[in-house]
Amino acid sequence: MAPIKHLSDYAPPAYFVDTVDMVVCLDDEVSRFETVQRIRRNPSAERGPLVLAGRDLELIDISLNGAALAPGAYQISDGYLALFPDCDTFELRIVTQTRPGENTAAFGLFLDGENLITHMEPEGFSRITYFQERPDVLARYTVRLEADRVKFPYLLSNGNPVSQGTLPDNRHFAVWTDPAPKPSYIFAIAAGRYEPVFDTYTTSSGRIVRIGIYATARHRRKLGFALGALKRAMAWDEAVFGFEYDLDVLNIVVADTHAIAMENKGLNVLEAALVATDPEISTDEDYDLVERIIAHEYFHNWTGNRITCRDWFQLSLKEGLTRYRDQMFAEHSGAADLARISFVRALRTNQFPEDSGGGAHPVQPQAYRDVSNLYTATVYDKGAEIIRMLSVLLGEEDFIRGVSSFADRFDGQAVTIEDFLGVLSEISGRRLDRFRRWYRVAGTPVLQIASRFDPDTGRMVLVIKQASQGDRAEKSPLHLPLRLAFLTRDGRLRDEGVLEIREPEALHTFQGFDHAPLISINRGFSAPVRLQIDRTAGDLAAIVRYETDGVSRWDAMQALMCQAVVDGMAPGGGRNAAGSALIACMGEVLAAPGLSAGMKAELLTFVHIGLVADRLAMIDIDAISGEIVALRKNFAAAWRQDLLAAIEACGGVAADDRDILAKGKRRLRALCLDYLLELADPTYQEMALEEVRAGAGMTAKSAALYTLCNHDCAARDRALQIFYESFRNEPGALRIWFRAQASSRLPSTAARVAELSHHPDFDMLNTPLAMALFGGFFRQNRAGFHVRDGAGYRLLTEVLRQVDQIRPQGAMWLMPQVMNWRRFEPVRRALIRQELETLAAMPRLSGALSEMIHRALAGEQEAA
Ligand code: B3K
Ligand code: ZN
Repeated sequence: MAPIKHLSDYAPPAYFVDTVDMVVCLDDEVSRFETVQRIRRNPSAERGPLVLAGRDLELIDISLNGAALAPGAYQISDGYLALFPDCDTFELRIVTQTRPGENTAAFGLFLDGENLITHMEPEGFSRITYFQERPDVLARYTVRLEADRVKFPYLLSNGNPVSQGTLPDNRHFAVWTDPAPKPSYIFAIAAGRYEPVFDTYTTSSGRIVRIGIYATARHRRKLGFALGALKRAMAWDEAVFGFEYDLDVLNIVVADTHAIAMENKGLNVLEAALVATDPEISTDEDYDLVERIIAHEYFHNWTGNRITCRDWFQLSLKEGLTRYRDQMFAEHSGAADLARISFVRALRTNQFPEDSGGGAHPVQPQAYRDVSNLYTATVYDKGAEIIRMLSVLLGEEDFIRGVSSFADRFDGQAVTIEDFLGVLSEISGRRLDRFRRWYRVAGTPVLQIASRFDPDTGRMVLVIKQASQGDRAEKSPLHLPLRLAFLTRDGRLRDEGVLEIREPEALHTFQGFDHAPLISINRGFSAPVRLQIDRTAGDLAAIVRYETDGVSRWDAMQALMCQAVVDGMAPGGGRNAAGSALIACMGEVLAAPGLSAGMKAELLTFVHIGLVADRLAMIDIDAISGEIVALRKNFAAAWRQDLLAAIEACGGVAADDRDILAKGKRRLRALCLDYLLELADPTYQEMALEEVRAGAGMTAKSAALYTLCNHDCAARDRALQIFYESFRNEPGALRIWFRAQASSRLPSTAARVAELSHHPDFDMLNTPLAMALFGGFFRQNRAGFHVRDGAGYRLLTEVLRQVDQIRPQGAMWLMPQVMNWRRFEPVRRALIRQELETLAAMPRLSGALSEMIHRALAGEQEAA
């Protein structure tokens, strides 16, 4: 196993690299890299060897200042090459060869269909040459690419194009140079037969940027939306942060068979699903995702590329910040409430469970074994929430000024989270020492809130206590903004504001109330915490009815749903008060005249099974799932006519109408149908089948397919068959077909997923497809995966065993649910433990997977 790396051991590099000049002869069989590094000893570091990382490389030649190094002059062992230069500045020339066609790791240089692409972050560069592979080694790169003209007509790398031309033997070359110093993890090459589309963008200072999207022929006519999204993102980043693009060209390469989104300088690489859109095939969610991811990778040009991370412990410096920036962009460009709700939902579904089980780690981990295991929901999404809190605490204006100043101050450097907070603190004049703890503690903080109203004085007192998970008194209190509002019982806003919470426990008094008000707390989800607050079902329903903040409204409905499920699970729960209040409240929302269809759909989407599980000390998935289905069914039975009316009212929307109203209607229509199917009535099953057959566009078709997959009925089989026959040649739609089946709550799902993994259209090496099937099942599906007989767990062991051999870092992606095995009831707990032990005993486990299994079994936060 690789040794553990600790943040506290950081030392600056012993050598700096000023320039890297490469000549690359590309070919799918053998590619050759001639790399010249101009190196300078770091005068403040201790004199020592130059240690370069290198993996799966064939070393052809190595020379220092023009003189070949004899084999005894350097050592190669265990992924490293060490040499002992006797001068302080020198030129190191290394020639290596790799075999891209055999590279299944998806790091370094590899094949994507017939084209060659690279992926480096975090440690892929050492798969093309020997290099000090750490983000604080920044160099200026010039790259000359040579290849066959027919097989690889386009030759791309980072930066600006310098020259190109033909060579003998039907070969050609292209030279690229990147003026800004950069870390090796954003280095990139792409070579292949593309059919690019081009556009231009003029920056605010008048620089004309030539934009190119390089995709294979099948995507040729599907790139317009992405081009528009990119230009919108470029304009937004200038307008809001003053971040102007800095190169003459900005290229995006589209990968067909790899799940990639990578911000390489001037040459982003993204999988097709994140770039190409097709009105027949793409869903509303697909369009939103394209817009956001295109923006995310672009935004990295400043937050990540111009200013990068000193080491991988600082990963959230670029990822948390850039994720927050892409969220801001989405909130500024559409319905802010709806966008924010989707982010909170994702955080609660993916990050909260990570934070409450064996995978918990701080946003800034203090140690790790395999760097790939750092790319987590915690680093990205909780990291983004931390940035959002800064924006609330400082005020958006100071926050934006702070981020811009940070960029000015550290342009061209590799820095730390400390550096970032330092600038924000300086700009705003605010102390952030206590806030800094957010980066260091694992686990979702809990706020216990008790309220007391005194009718004689008209005073409302809130006692707010910080506790971490497990009710342990929090020894190191956090600093956080808590937005709140008081509403009168008939729905008037009485007071609103932001409380700054800093102390372990504090009392807050509010005056002037005639009656006990409704409390809406953590409005807009201003802090990523769990609230423990006693609110009656009636109070929650009143907040749903009266709140003006959409996020709080939704949050109250989610809380009411959770309460109804939990109460229903209690012995004798049956039809409980919360359940009845919920169904009435949902009906009221469904019928409300003044609410948009989109907001109705958000409010009515039933709380995710994982969120209820996450609230319970011990998870009994059958009981939760049973109760959720029962409540959904009660709702459908009680509001059947209104559901049908809503379906009718939301029909007739053109599939290509991408207006927010049209999107809302599509969502609500699909959701209503989803509820009706709980009634196991063949009429509704036929309606869903008809939607799959002839629904208006893929949003409607795929939603109906997902719904039908949860029900064991003839319409389901028919729908799957029709969908498959219509779309088997469309990779995007085929992924829906696989994912819909993998997402089914039916107990037969494990067996079906196993069967589908042998389907002729399935290919485990096609990562987007593998993620649709395996990610849909192992990562996202709660009820189906945790089927009582353990079939889901056994299948996971089998799949992990295979994935780990081919693409080790992929395994971590499938693990989240089993990392929390200790939280399950005894039967599941024993079954999962057994599989984890089987895996642990397997020979030749990758470092990445063994670290995850070790953490799961240790049940400790090793990486913390
Ligand atoms: N920075 C990349 C992360 C890729 C890591 C994969 N091992 C994508 C992104 O966050 O923009
Ligand atoms: Zn990112």
